[in-house]
Amino acid sequence: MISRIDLRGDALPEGGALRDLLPRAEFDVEAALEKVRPICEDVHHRGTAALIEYAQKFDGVTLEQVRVPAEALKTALEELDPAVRAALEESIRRARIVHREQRRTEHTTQVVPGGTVTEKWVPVERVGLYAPGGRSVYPSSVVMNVVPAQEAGVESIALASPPQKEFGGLPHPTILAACALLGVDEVYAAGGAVAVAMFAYGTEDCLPVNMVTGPGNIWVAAAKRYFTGRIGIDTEAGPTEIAVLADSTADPVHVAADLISQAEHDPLAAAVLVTDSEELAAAVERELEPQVAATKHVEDRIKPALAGKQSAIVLVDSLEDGLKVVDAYGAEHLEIQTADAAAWAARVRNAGAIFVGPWAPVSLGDYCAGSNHVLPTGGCACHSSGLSVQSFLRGIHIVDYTRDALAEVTHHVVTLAEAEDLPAHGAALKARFGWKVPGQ
Ligand code: HSO
Ligand code: ZN
Repeated sequence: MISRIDLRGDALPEGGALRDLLPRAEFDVEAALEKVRPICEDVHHRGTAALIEYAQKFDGVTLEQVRVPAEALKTALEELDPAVRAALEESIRRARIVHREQRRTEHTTQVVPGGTVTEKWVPVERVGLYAPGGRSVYPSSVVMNVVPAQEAGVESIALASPPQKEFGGLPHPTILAACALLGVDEVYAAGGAVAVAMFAYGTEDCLPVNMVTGPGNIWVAAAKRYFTGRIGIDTEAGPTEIAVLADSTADPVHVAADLISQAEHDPLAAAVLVTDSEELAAAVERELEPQVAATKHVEDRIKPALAGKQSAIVLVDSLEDGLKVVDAYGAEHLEIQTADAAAWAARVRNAGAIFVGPWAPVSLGDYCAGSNHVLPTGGCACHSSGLSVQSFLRGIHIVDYTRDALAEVTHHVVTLAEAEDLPAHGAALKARFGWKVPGQ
């Protein structure tokens, strides 16, 4: 069901060469971009009329309006299963307490007497959040996008999710209920690249946004790439990944269950076990069979995900080598199921989020740990972080110098400007001192 990659014996290759040996899903955003471009431009030119046409074409619904009426949000919350409501409320509460502590405070550095640089943090003014529909109706992702934006102080938050035929063209009711619980009242029935284009360009109904965040399929990722530069994005989310670094002390029942848990998302989802224990590898392989057979989405997602080239059990000589492997892989989610798990976790450089020891499975983080579940995929964890309050803030430097403070440094500025053959740069300072450079 899951293949093996045996890296035992020889010394591990370094960096990129090691990364090339590791499994990864094919996710060709560039190819999708070709298809997405005309759709985005159509939304640009025809606005709401294009949105309504695409809802018919892609979602099979006849929309009268794209904006979800306030009444529908209210009804969705009233009709939400009380147990789901309680669970969402707990998820929101925990996410809030973690994200609230990510707020940044303004800081002033005195560089020289009379010369200061203050860094102030300003939230993005308006953001568009995307919540997928179809196979992945995740109210939890609404929580994970909205909470950091709100805690950052974003004033205007809009959310889009695909119209659902079953629900009369509205987004899924649990998505609407989550919006109502979070106090988001600007919601649109729009899916995929169409929704991203609506946010980026704006339409008659929806003002353009400064930034789009949220998970989605390849079309959403392609649309984000198309608009990068015009608007801000979080990351181009690829298929979900779990890597588990485990030794012989790990419980194979837990390891198998955790690998399956993320394979459940998508036939392209990746589940990777990295271990120095042949016994554990064999036990997990044995354990996968009955557990997979007992799960709901066996044939359409879990089996193809585990059997796909993106998933594997990677055997290494030692946990030291295992650490190199998980760093080269840079998983979206990394579980450490070893003796002394916290010490190994502290040494990991590249992962979207790290789950330490037997009592912190990825599913906890997906819903109720307080951490964010919008995380970098496809190896992007080596340069990017998951969604946080910081994602919605911009740090702006405020430079404030007195005459004396400027005078003191003018000769250095003039020298550097001349070294770069930019004399007008230096002249801007010289002009302030009667063209005589102080200190020269
Ligand atoms: N594991 C997914 C998030 C999610 N899980 C939503 C359940 N619902 C990507 O981090
Ligand atoms: Zn998940």
